[in-house]
Amino acid sequence: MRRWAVVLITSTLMVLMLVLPAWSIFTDRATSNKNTISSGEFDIGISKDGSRFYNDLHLFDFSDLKPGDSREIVFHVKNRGDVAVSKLTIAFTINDLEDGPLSPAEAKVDHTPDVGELSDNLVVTSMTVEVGGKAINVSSAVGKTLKDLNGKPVSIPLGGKLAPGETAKVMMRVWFSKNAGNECQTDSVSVNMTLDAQQ
Ligand SMILES: [Ca+2]
Ligand SMILES: [Ca+2]
Repeated sequence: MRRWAVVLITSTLMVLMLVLPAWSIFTDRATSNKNTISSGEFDIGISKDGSRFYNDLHLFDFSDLKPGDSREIVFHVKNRGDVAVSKLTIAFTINDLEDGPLSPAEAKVDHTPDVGELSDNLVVTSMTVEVGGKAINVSSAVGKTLKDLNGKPVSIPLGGKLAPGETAKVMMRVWFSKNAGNECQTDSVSVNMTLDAQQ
């Protein structure tokens, strides 16, 4: 497309040079200066509520969860550039921590004092994305634990393209499995999420 534009401008200039008559009495000239060809900006931002968007944003801290609890993670992604986004992925980087000494009940069953067990018991029970008033199920993530998702990017379906200025709302519910044992007591998990967009 860009190559086609360059060729068109060059040939138009050549035609103008050929038809300029050397013996005209009345003369006139039109000029076209400072023409530019540039590439579009490609930029996405993330927001908690859809009002202000950032390149980097802290989204959640959930504490004192007990087995059976669930929490919802909600964020908005905006195409802040001027090129449509056709592919959006989210990658989770999970770090399991014991978060201090083992509790007495935990110490009886947890034989890895340096590594936590929580992410293996945090299950994504639903994940949907809303774009242009339509809700789309992110089925590839549902039923997986945060440990399963660690380092494996999840494709976020957009139902087409995310146009410049358009936003997508992502909702993800995480459940602390009732099957979690005492090895998870006082554990914590840090979750980094990276969104990648492609033209
Ligand atoms: Ca452990
Ligand atoms: Ca533990």
